[in-house]
Amino acid sequence: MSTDLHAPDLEALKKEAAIRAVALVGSGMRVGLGTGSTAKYAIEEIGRRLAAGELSGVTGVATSEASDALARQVGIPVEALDPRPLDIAIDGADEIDPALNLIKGLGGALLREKLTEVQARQLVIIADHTKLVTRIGEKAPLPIEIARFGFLSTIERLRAVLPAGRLRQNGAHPYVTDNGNLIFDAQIPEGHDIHALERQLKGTLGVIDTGLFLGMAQVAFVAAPGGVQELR
Ligand code: ABF
Repeated sequence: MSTDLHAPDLEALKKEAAIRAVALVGSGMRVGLGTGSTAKYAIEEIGRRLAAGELSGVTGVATSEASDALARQVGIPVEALDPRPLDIAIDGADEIDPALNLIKGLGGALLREKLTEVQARQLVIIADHTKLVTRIGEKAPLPIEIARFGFLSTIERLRAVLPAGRLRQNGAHPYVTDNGNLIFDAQIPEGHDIHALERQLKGTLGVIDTGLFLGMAQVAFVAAPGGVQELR
């Protein structure tokens, strides 16, 4: 197997984007901690800045069990989500369109992410350039979290809206979220109004939430080999 020495190192790009976002975190802030391989770099960077004495009094609200564990490991005190607003939330995404609408949830944490990030004064998205799309649904499937009970009936209702899709698997078994639910990953065909689609999916019996994060993000730091772009 040959290695392309010029291939951009996606991990380095993700880390660069994360470091740019964490520069917005100040002492005393309550921070929503995202999930996934890019958000992981942000959690580590917050931990590093706390340990270096660059920050103090920061608390985190984690969007998954994995991020909760990582945050504690790097020395970020973690609190449960309560009705107080968060100063900032920093998270990755699976797709980002020019209006900063997002698909999230390929990491399986969409419900806790949406519950947390809707309370953030500022949602900051971090990603490498491969996540940019001109149309939501262009590359990634849309994860839809559904109740376990009666899931086959829910999937039938969902297929009437989005015919192409499949129940996410974890080996031989259905993938189960931190909330004990299942995920249906559906393709969004061209021509869908994503706002109408979100309303329709949220109105479908058995659907708990979707990975459409519309109008929620204020800024995205998107890293490409030429540098980090700040999109607003
Ligand atoms: C989370 O992590 C999810 O909403 C999204 O599915 C995923 C992106 O992961 P990665 O940064 O690993 O591509 O933010």
